[in-house]
Amino acid sequence: MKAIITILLSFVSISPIQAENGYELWLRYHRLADPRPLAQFLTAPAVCGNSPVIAAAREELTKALSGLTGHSYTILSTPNPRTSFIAGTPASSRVIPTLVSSHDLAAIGEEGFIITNTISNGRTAIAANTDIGVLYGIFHFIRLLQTQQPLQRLHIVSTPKIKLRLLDHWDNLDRTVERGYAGASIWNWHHLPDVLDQRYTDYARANASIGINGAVLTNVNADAQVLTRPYLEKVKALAGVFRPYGIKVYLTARFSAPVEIGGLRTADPLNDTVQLWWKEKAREIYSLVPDFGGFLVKANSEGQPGPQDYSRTHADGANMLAAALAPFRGIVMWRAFVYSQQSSDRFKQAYEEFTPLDGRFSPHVLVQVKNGPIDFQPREPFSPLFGAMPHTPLMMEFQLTQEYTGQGTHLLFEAPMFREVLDADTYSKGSGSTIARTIDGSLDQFPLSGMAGVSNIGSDINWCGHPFAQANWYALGRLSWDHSLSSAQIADEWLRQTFTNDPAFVVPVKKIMLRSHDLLVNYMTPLGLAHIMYNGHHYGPMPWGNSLGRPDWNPVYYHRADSTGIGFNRTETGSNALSQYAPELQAQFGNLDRCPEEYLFWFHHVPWQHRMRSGRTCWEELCYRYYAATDSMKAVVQAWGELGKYIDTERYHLVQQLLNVQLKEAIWWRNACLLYFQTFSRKPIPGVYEQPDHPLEYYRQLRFVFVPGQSK
Ligand code: GCW
Repeated sequence: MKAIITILLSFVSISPIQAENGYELWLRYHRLADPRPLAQFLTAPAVCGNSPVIAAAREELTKALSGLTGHSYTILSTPNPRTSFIAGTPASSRVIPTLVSSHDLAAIGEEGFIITNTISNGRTAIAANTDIGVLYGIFHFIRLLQTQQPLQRLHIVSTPKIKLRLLDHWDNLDRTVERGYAGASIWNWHHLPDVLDQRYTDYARANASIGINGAVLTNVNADAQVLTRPYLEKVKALAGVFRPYGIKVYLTARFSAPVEIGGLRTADPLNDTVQLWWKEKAREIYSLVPDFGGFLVKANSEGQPGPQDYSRTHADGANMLAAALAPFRGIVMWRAFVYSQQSSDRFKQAYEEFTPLDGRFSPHVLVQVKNGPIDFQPREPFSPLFGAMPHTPLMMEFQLTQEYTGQGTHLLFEAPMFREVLDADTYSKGSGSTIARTIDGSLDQFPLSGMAGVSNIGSDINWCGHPFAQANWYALGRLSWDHSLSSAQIADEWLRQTFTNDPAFVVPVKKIMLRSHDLLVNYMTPLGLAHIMYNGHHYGPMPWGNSLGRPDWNPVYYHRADSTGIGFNRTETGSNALSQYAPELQAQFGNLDRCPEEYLFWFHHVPWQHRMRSGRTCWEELCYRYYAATDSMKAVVQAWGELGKYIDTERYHLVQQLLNVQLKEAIWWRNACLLYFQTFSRKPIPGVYEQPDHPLEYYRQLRFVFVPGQSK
């Protein structure tokens, strides 16, 4: 009877019919099709040590091995003679130094790990210098098991390339999430500190599994309340849950907090009383959270208070906060997303404000720069600040949440978009000065380095709303640990861990993921268009938008379409934003014939009749891009249609429905944009294409009031 039940159970666990809600993320430990080859590597497994981190590692390994093999495992705390798997540090186990080379141990630093079985035949060791390194190693080993990698002759030496690997939550204290499309904030401030939702632990597990080591809990449009005692007690409770997983908490600091909650008259960073107030606040925070990470600050941007309110500079403000945190080894991440001073071109403003301050920030400050000069558009050239501040560590801010890229309903795998930026050459120190090398500190020898992703997590059961949005959280973690990973590798791992190892599913879906960025760019903003979405909520196309007070909030400011052509002239004869790049890039981007077509309208006002590389005119190319992308989107829907038998029905159907929404919205973007741009080009949409089913007026009168994630 027992045998029959076991057979039935194992059948159920691999049956594609079983519904799954996606809560497990990529930490999905379902029984492998054939776990037998694993057994020899997992005899009497031992994880040495007794810290809370090691306890977490042991618990994870137990869960993973039992789930993946279908047998129950007990993890030992010291090896026995039969042990074929051992994890630990030289301090926690005398065996470890005999199983790994001291050279490797010296190379991996504080967070790295070694996985090897080449030194002692038959025994697999996970070794690190710290317990957190052991935890990272164990998560990596679990990934190898989940994705069915060969375990013979393993020799992996892995150490993170970037120090601060963070999620920035734009979560408000009332549990709304700015630009959040996955439900309410996962931080239940009302229940904290007394109720510790299991989600907090699962969040920490997921982050640790991909190397994320910090979370900024609150929105950069900050509320000073979070710095008051009752909230700090709640923060302490979260920090306690995260600590065993190596995750530090950070908060956003509202610059006017000394006035708003401190009762002071000023928040002037050069005022002694203000400085003292922040010092005491820092002391209070560290008394509750001894490993508190530090502050993230948005200042003098979009209405946030900042040092310029007192005629001080960003450096004055950042250094004042850094001085308060430095005794406790906390850091300040000061955002460069500013465009308050009117300039001839919003593109140029962050550079204009920040480059004069290069070298004036304290060593405990990083300047956090969005990947592009404007604002997380589907495709932007990289921000010219990268490479232009050699005396200041710059960290990368990517946006996981899809504010401008389909919000909650479009399948977009962001790794290719991140890679495009990381691989871009700034030429700051000659050719090969990539952004990856700029932000990992290696180019300018900075001890501090960082990469952050604006979180896409909410309280939806599957965390991120769209099942495929989880892949962007995953990608951020993996790339911040190792920015040399290819998008294909990341997609492959994630798919296998999250869905199945079956190549009949993995191969076509990987293709869909890898093409998704180009596809989305082409049905929304091809050829370097940008910022042509609706005001406010940013959902859907509104290239005609021209009603807001500030010119640089209006789509027409960005595309500049007129009867002669389309695009923003940023060359010498225009705003000359191009001068902010290295001469090599100026020469390339500045030349209409050499400029990559992906960036064309970012830098040139292109005549409608201009011959593109394809031989088509600019107008024909615009039509072609929109139509080719919507056609490809149809092909994606069709391809997904074939895949139902490989995965569970619940996630399959959700994705299927979302893909249909995406297709509908892609066609909406195409029709609205082409009909509008046609009013300038005065050319027909070529007859080979299916013509828009509504006139422009129809698209112009569409209104959406209750779109999720709107800023207050
Ligand atoms: O992209 C814009 C968003 C704002 C956001 C701002 C920022 C948090 O529309 O909602 O505010 O960027 O990054 O500060």
